[in-house]
Amino acid sequence: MHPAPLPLSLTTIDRTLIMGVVNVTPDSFSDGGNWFSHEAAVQHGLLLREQGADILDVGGESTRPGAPRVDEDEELRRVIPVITELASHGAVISVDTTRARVAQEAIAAGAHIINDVSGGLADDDMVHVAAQTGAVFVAMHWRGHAQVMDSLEVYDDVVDDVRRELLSRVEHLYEAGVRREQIVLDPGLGFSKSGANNWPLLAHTPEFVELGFPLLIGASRKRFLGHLLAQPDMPPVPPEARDHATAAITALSAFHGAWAVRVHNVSESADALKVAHAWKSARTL
Ligand code: PMM
Repeated sequence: MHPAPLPLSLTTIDRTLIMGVVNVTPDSFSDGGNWFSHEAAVQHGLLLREQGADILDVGGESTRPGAPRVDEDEELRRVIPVITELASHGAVISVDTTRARVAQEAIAAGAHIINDVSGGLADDDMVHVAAQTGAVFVAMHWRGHAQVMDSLEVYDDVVDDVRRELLSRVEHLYEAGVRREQIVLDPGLGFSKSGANNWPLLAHTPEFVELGFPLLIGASRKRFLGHLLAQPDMPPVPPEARDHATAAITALSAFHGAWAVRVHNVSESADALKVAHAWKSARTL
């Protein structure tokens, strides 16, 4: 089983792409429940596409810290019909899953990209699905499932440690037969990372880009932005109030060469990307 040909070439694309989030979950931290029904999820995906999303990232399991795992059959029931329908509209789709079977069925249903937040660590069969299908594979930095991830935030040097652990995933992918051009890397902001860990990872975006793989940045509406924007001694601002800050990260990520940003509010990030690209292309040196 091979994915449908990818309408976007990873290697020739010369602008940062937008991956719009379609969470078919009742409990994601940022938009949980909003698009849980099949129709709502499809409509939301189509709207994001109109607003400028190049890729729609369809997920059926919340990765919010502390979230319980979803049964595999339930995950399939959530995502496969949505992928089938969005694919019938010609959308480029990534499936946000850590399960090999879900990835395999998603590709059969028309998905092009496997977005595995565990980088292949959660399910031993995942790397083989990536190798056999030839799908683009997003390997995110990850240390454990949602229920334990906050206890695994221990780093000597977060930038060095994340880089080393990502490169060890790459080695593992190569050993399974995944080709270099299939691989996208992602530092995994917020996954076993405190706010203090996320900022150096973002600040070192150029070094992650220099690893030579397309880089995906997923900062959208995350906790560390809620804390950044809060008044002193006040709780974090709610997820929907984090979209301007997310768009600022989009612009900076694009400026520093990220391949794509994964965002909930596509129109704001689309504007931010226009600014970053105009700025960058006006440079003469
Ligand atoms: N973050 C979330 C889910 N999936 N995938 C990638 N590749 N990178 C991320 O940073 C990422 C992800 C969590 O956000 P959500 O619950 O709002 O979807």
